Amino acid sequence: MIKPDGVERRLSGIVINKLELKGLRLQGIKILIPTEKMAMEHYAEHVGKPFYDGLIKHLTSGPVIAMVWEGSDAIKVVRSIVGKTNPIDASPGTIRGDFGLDMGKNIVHASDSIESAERELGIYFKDNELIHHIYNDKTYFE
Ligand code: IDP
Ligand code: MG
Repeated sequence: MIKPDGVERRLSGIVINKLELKGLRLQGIKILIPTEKMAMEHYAEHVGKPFYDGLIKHLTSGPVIAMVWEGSDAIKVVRSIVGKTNPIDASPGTIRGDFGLDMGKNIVHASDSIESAERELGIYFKDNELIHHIYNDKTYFE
């Protein structure tokens, strides 16, 4: 997901571009303003943490771009392109490493396991909003 800060800063294109050029396959995409209910479901694992209220407030503050990306080891690949949670620690060349300083406004969210990806995509997408296209790209990406 491109978070509200990423959309507001017009970084959506570059985020999509990096994931696309890596060879991942985009299977769903949507712009929306998350409701508080969606945000609380999304970040259920962080309930009670000191940054939780700010996190919910930020996610519901404006448009986000929710996406479903598929490909070999997609969770690991996306998280490595995104970089460490704190942009200060994120390596140059990663999205967070190149474009931010603020931990709460770190441009993107990326699922951390197949289980959380499945749970999270259910918050934002109905089954018929995802394509399951087999791209003719095996020569390059597998
Ligand atoms: P992740 O986004 O890299 O998976 P998580 O630990 O799942 O990181 O935290 C979710 C989001 O909560 C982070 O992306 C970041 O925006 C915010 N966050 C995490 N830890 C802190 C903190 O210590 N201070 C402020 N915000 C935080
Ligand atoms: Mg996380």
